[in-house]
Amino acid sequence: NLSHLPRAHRHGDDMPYCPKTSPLTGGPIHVGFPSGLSLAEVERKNPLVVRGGRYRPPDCEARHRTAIIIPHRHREHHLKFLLYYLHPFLQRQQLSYGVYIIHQAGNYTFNRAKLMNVGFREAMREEDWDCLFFHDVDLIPEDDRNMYVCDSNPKHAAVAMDKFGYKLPYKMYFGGVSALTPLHYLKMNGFPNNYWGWGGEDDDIGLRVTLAGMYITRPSLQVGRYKMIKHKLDKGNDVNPKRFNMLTKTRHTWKLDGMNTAEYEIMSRHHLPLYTNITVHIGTEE
Ligand code: BGN
Repeated sequence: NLSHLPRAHRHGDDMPYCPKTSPLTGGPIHVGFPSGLSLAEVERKNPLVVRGGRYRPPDCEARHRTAIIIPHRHREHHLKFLLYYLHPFLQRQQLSYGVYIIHQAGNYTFNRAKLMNVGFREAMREEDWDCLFFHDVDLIPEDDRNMYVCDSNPKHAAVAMDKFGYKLPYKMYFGGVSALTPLHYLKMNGFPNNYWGWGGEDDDIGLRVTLAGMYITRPSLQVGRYKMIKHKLDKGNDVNPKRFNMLTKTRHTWKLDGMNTAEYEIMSRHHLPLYTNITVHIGTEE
């Protein structure tokens, strides 16, 4: 019997579903980068976020359960700003959500797509999420109507980034932020494990969508706007010279390499106040 708890903590059968359209969302968001911001300040501003970076609306049952998967290494500065904007943004959308940071251990070349495979499996192990947002750490959504929920087909959300003049850079672009259900993800055998360094892995993922018999959906250019936090090319993420060649082979390789072959070793899993931090050894290129 939970009746001694305040209503907001119960989440029993008596909670009504949240409205189909949240009354809390607005339109465009002004994104700036306040100096002197600290994670403690972000925590203070998000009192309803609990251990592991989880949240559920206090007075209605969420209609959607979204996990945010963020591959990361040496970008603490970006992470802080992303969390500062993302937590209130997801709360205004009345989602039940969790934030996962997938941190690549060691200094070997970065592998964004393989870290996403890790994030998918480790997040689904914890909870039955119905949508996963695969999210770059340096992209901040600039419009409240960009709903972090899944579509009937894989969705590319980052369609209008400031660095591309708020336009899609090319028709098949699938980079930055994308949203898939667990079924979409498994149908395309997840993401490739063998793109080490910058570039091409997002194109491979986009190809997988089509090869698996699905198509890409997108929000409008007004809604799918993102601001990129400026940065230099990182150490340990050199441009991948093999990407052109690899992309010509995706239609032969996508079933052989992906979620079904992702091997890794979890070093640690911490349920921190604003996110779940998973540090993982993903090996090196053969
Ligand atoms: C493309 C990259 C993407 C990158 C976008 C935007 C390649 C493969 C060569 C055909 N693709 O050119 O990975 O996200 O630019 O920067 O390099």
